[in-house]
Amino acid sequence: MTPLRQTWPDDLARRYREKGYWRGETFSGFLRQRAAERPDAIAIVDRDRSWSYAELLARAEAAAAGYLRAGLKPGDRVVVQLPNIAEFFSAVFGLFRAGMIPLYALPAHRITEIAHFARKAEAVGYVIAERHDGFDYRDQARALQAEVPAVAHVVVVAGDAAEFTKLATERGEGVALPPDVSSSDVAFIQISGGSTGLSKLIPRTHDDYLYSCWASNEICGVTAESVFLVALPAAHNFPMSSPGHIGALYAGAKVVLSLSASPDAAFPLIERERVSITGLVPPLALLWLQAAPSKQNDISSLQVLLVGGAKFTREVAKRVRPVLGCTLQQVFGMAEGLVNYTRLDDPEETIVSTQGRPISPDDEVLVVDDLGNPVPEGEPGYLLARGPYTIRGYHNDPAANARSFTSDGFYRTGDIVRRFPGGYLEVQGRAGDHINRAGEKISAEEIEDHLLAHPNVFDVAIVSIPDEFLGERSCAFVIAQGEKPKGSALKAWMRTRGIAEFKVPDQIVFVEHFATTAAGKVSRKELRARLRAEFLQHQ
Ligand code: OOB
Repeated sequence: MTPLRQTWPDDLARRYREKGYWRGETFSGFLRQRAAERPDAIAIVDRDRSWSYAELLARAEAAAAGYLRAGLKPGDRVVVQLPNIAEFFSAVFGLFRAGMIPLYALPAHRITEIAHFARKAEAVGYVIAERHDGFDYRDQARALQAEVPAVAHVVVVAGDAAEFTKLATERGEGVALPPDVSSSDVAFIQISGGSTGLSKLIPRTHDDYLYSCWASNEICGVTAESVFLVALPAAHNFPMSSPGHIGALYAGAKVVLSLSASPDAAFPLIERERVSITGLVPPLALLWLQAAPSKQNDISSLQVLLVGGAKFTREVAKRVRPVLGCTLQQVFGMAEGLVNYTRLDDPEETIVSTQGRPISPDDEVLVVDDLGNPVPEGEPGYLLARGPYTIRGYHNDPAANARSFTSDGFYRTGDIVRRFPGGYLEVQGRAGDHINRAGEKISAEEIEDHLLAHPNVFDVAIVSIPDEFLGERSCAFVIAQGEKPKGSALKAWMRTRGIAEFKVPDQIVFVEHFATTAAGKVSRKELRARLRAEFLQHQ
């Protein structure tokens, strides 16, 4: 198995420890501690169920024993694909307790993506719920085992397990749980929303991730009295760490789960549980702003609304305080690490017009030109980042690492930003070719590769088009060969490729040819830029 590591140079690691950023704690360690400190406090609320900290710990230990009984071993990597249900937490903290490494997939991912994650991570386990949103994940588990036979263990945490193992809810006899792992070990794997090709794997350590969570708690005002609503998919880095459910659990607060982020689902929960803080992507924030005036629910407990994942426009941002009655906190983060927040006491203009400044005094941020030279303050440039919770490399991907990191360890975020006094950043756009569709990142190259497999597609370019609601939508420019397919048929065919629905192109435009230059073919990047410009001109 390819070793799973994330390491910083010794001198920096020492500094991060000395400054108290890295506290030497692990995920299981902190849960055990909270359960000892406040056993009866409510940790998780899922519809009509609530689990105390003591119950969550007991369930995590039971799950850990169950995994070991089923034959999984410490160090094993396990793909976890769960909706926002309480068992997400017992399943995942169970893996931590057993020294196993979760890889977080989103409920929307389909077999092609899951098989890629499993192969790339050399996973031997897959944790699912029976079904969610009308989709049977057991069928997906069968397909996964056929494609990647190394995934020998499938654990079903809720519903009917069929031929698979059910998540253990009793500790049982005879299984000793292993000692805690080291805080500098990799705790879990997130997936990148990068621009090129398939998702890359992001190993995060206990030390670095917990730092980003507890420091976020301080910035966002999360304490043991807070009530955090998880409205976005729990497996995504934003609702997990900004300050997210992990931040909230670290603080000993209450985490409330919603299966959907729609106002119809979320507003009654805010009222019932007195939710004080939550996070949304911009299109959902817009929906909440539209719905709030006509809804009867009392959402006055909401103090902070975090909005991030994609650019939140200033005009909409300005409406948050008057309409929802809470403080907006813009958050500009990435699963690779660096997270920026506007601060709760920033002037309103800073809150509505910037995407915040970094969490840590030791976040090193550079804004550079094409040659890598720093640009003057206020000028747009490429954002590079290095620091106590920003990764130094993707797992098992030398080519991506050579592209995405400088020789001195800065991560090339791919974002184009302007930096203002005080370190505040304004996101201007992306250097890479990906589509940020309502916060979901889609790689143009990945989708082009799928479409090129269609017998009647000669060539294709995927381009992001501005969209009033989604921020960006995807448009496929297609040159057909043989019998020209209908756009709707191509979309239907894309759905058979085993990919998340959000990756199916929103729009398909057939063209006769792509522009070339006198020197021959233009680069893919240039071609996408041209098609986008032409499309927008004709709007
Ligand atoms: C979050 O994480 P990812 O990994 O899905 O996506 C990261 C990318 C960033 O590089 C940037 O291109 C974009 O998403 N992004 C924003 C943004 N927040 C993220 N672009 C403009 N404005 C923003 N506020 O999306 C993520 C992770 C942690 C916290 C928040 C978001």
